[in-house]
Amino acid sequence: MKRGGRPPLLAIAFCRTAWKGRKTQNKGRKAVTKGRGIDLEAKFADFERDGYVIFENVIEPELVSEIREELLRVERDNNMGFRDTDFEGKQTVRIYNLLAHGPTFWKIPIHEATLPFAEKVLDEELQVSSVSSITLCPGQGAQPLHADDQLIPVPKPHQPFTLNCVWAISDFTEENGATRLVPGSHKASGMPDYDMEMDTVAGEMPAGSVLFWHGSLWHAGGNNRSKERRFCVANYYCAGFIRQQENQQLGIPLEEARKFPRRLQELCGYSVYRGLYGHVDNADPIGMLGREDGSRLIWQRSYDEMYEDKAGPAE
Ligand SMILES: O=C(O)CCC(=O)C(=O)O
Repeated sequence: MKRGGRPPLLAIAFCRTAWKGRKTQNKGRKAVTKGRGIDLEAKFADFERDGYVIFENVIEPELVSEIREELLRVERDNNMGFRDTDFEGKQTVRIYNLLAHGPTFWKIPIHEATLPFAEKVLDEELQVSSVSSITLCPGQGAQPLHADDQLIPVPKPHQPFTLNCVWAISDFTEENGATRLVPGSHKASGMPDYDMEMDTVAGEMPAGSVLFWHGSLWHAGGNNRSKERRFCVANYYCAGFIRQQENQQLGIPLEEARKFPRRLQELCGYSVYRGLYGHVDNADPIGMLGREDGSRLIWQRSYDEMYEDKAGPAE
């Protein structure tokens, strides 16, 4: 793994200040320290420093095989081919809106090995921004460097309000196009140009591992020089106060969303952020999926309860 080619960094102190401010706002929140024996504090420290972190071998091998089979089934049933833009990859199969393609995919955003870390980074009222597969086929060239939140017009660096969690459904190797990462670039003040040449680190990991990165981290899909496909699912989360990349309330048929586990329904936007954002006619939209115990809206909370995210059902 090579490091170097540092991006233009702005004062890191600024970043720290913004981050501290967010923690103060979240006062009263339970600190999540462990998920499945994973030391979340240590992982979080790596994530803050580098802008990415790998959790190795945390997904059950049976689930990895099941996801792979399902990706192949959806691709076959829908006669899917390669994408037709350079950014998406002309030797790449991408399946968007995966949650609408069957219950196997419902397990991904709420998996106990990954969700606690996402909650720690974004807070417990986070959302699923998108769930899609990215299958790099042999011959796929390197993707342009980019940051996932580069279209959001907020000065950088800033606290993470988007977080990608890529599930390796096959081994990720330098040869098969493992995601290329620019360590520390989440603290940069600018964005990469698409034709920029930079030293990168390959996010190598065995199948069944996950790679998290901060939405501001500069990264790109690699060049698949192998003879095999590189399978992954990109489970992208965002904070509860910004727009999801995929419009899940319209993209997932309501009758399907009704069958989701409750936590997945909340993550897909059938919830309110801080008891305000996302309400429908002064009520928690979880009620539209037949749930009766939605959270109290901000107007029903006392001042002290204002920052309590799940203030419980109305009395
Ligand atoms: O395929 C990868 O490794 C990363 C893809 C990516 O960053 C994207 O499509 O936005």
